Parts: sequence; structure tokens; C-alpha cells
Amino acid sequence: MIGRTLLLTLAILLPLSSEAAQADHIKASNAWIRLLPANLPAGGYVTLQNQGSSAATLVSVHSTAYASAMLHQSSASEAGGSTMRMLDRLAIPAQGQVALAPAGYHLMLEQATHPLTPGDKIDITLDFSDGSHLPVQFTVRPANASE
Ligand SMILES: [Cu+2]
Repeated sequence: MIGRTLLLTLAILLPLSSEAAQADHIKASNAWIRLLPANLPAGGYVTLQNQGSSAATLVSVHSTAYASAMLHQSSASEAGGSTMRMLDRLAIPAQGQVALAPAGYHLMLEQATHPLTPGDKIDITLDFSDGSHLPVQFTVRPANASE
């Protein structure tokens, strides 16, 4: 019985005793949204740099500016076009970086809660697997922006 209690105690204490949260080690840069006309889904792009000594795993994103925000990955289809799929998680390696950029990883932002125009600043929160969060400010750019 004592052993079981000890295990339960450890299970509760270990997450708290681990090092700083994943979000604390992530530096976000060049965060922007490509605004499309007619309330079409918008792509969100950002470079995430992990300055920590262990991997950080992005598991979801959310924003008050969009009713729906997902992690997506675009890839070339055999037909020569492009397809995309939803990701459950996106790992940023220790001391490494992952770029969310056109034609690759991106945030799929749908159903804007209010009309957006180029130049607007939108807050999107990145959620990591340890429960930590990183708020990032994205700049809205026009549809023809490339980076
Ligand atoms: Cu997408």
C-alpha cells in the first residue's frame, strides 16, 4: 500500500518538478497571416525556434479572432497540385527550429470572428504538450504577400 501511495505521489509531483515549460523556450518570429477574400480560410505562418535542451511539441492553436484554428501540412500531390492534412502534433527539436511557411506547415484559420484587414495584429496562442502556452502576435498581410 505504501508503495502504491508513493507511486501516485510521484506521478503527481513529477510534472511540476520538471524544468521550465516548453513554451518558455520557444521564440516565435516572422508571424503573419495571409488574408484571403470572401472569408476564405487564411494561412498562418511563423518560425518557431526552440532554445531549450529538450523537444517542444505543439499540439494545438487557438485565437479569439477565428472560430477554428488548426495545424496543417501542405504537400505536393501526385497530380501536380497540392494537398493538405491536419496534424495532431508538431515537434520542434531541442536547439532547432521549424518554419511554418507557404507550401509547408501552416495554421489553418477559419471563420474570422470579425472582419480583418492587412496591417491588423492578431493574437494566436500556441498550445504545447506539457500544457504550456505561447501567445504570438501575427500581422495580417494581403493575399499576394509571399513571406
Ligand atoms: Cu491548411
